Amino acid sequence: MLRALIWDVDGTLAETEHDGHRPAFNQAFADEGLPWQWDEALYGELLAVTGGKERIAHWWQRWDPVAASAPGAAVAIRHLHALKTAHYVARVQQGQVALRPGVRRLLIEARAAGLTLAIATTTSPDNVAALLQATLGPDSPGWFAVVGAGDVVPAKKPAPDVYHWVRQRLGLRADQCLALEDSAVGARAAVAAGLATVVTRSRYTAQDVLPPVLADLDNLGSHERPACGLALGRPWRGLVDVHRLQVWARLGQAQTGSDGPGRGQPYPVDEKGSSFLAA
Ligand code: XBP
Ligand code: MG
Repeated sequence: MLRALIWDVDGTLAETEHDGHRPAFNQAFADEGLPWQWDEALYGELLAVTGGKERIAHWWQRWDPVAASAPGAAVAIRHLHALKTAHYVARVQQGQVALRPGVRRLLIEARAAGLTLAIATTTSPDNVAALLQATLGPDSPGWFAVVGAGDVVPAKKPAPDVYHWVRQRLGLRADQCLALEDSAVGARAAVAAGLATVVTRSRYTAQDVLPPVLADLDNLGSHERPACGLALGRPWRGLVDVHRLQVWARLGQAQTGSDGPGRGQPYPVDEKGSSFLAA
């Protein structure tokens, strides 16, 4: 029985990496007079490293390993990341980041259906609050029973830690929860935590090779433009709504039984490289 939806943030709720984070990183670098500018292609590569501080550290190691390993480098990274977060929050508050198709609709439907909402994200808590308030209104952070964000866990996605952290605080079993993600890194974290997972690929994750997921879609769908992709191993188009998620979760469990996703069961990989539950 599906009781909770656990939402990723970046790429799932909104195209934050393109509209918010990347420009904010570049603004922080410019503030500090650093000759670093992450273009779209480079940023797409750097997204393999989750966590903004970890991403800066990884880049700095590539740029100047001696300076990046010097005493005080961690303090400098924290300072740079704080600047970046301030720029990101400002961009979000100026309305420069919009929710993806179907996100507002599904959140409202889920609340009306009595599902519990939660967030499991690598991004910083300030970024989550700013995005929710700017796009869903001042009270919207209160819609989420648990918010697992940023450094609440030592190991960031693709480690499952943040999903375990959130699910344990929800007091629910894995088979009562469903994760919504946008990337292979995020889906691997959710699946490793034993959660049925629906992926809506985002700008930077179109080519990701996914782990076993319930559905691999282009978005959650709107009345103007239905979602399109694979669900339970078959081509599917439509609106991802609460009923649809309940059906997929039930069929997914029936198909995989105790060997559900995340329990190391290999699944066929289709020609796109997207692995999904066998038909
Ligand atoms: C995506 C991330 C984050 C953001 C940047 O998180 O990996 O690091 O790219 O945000 P998710 P911070 O998809 O799990 O929401 O700079 O605050 O880390
Ligand atoms: Mg994401």
